Amino acid sequence: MRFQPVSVVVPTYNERGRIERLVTEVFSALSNAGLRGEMVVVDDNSPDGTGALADELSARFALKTVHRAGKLGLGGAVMEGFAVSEGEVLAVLDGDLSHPPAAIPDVVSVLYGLDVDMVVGRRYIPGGGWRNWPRRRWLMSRVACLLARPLTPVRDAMSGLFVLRRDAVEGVRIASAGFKIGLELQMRGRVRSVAEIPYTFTDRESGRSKMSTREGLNYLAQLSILYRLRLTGGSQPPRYHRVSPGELQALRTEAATRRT
Ligand SMILES: Nc1nc2c(ncn2[C@@H]2O[C@H](COP(=O)(O)OP(=O)(O)O)[C@@H](O)[C@H]2O)c(=O)[nH]1
Ligand SMILES: [Mg+2]
Repeated sequence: MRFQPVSVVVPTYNERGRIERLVTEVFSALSNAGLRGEMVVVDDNSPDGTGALADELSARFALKTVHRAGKLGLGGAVMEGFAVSEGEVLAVLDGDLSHPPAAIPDVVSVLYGLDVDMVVGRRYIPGGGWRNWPRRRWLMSRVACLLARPLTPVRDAMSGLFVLRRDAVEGVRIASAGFKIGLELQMRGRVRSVAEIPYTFTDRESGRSKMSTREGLNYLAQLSILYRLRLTGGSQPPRYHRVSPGELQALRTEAATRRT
């Protein structure tokens, strides 16, 4: 089976210091793995000029930039990125280099190798991990994941690194503009099966996090909507597969032979 083109969607707000390295690393990860693809940066009129720099980078890379009027939220930015993207496979990652671009070929290999609808990067698993992450943030993330456990078999439901097939999200509308778009897409999209793979998250080395008390409250509001959705039968839990480091290695090898 031939791999379909991948669109890598990245929401940005004040990531000027990191965007060039990210774009370069994403394209080298795609080409090293023999994948065709494009990148879509969705910028919310960042005061530091991230959007203008992304426009400049379009001269060198297959990169589109969506400029929104102001800071309208991460989740909505991802949905707008999907709307202008052209790939059959949609990957999402943060713009601050927390998610290693080398993980993109991995999530794509698993999507095809296991024939699932969505693949999520998971930190809390053998073979995965986190670096330089303040303990308070780690704890917040763990509590937030626990609150989502009745909704999903996915353990790292807060993960901003995931990939899905375009047909899983075609026509889907989300209720929250906030941070946890992956969880909502999993529940509202045509996602019948999900796999989680290990990866290592590295907290941003520069720039500031946009996580805030307000985003925490947005998440609670989003949860109440998603609990209601599940309780009224509007969303079924997907089949779940946890990929071990050994299985990931086997799927990488299989994908590499399929591409040659
Ligand atoms: N377009 C857009 N991107 C955002 C917004 N809020 C956060 N981001 C981006 O979403 C990603 C994750 O945000 P970050 O501040 O790193 O959150 P943290 O990793 O939870 O601390 C980064 O690429 C941010 O630039 C927003 O309102 N709009
Ligand atoms: Mg971050």
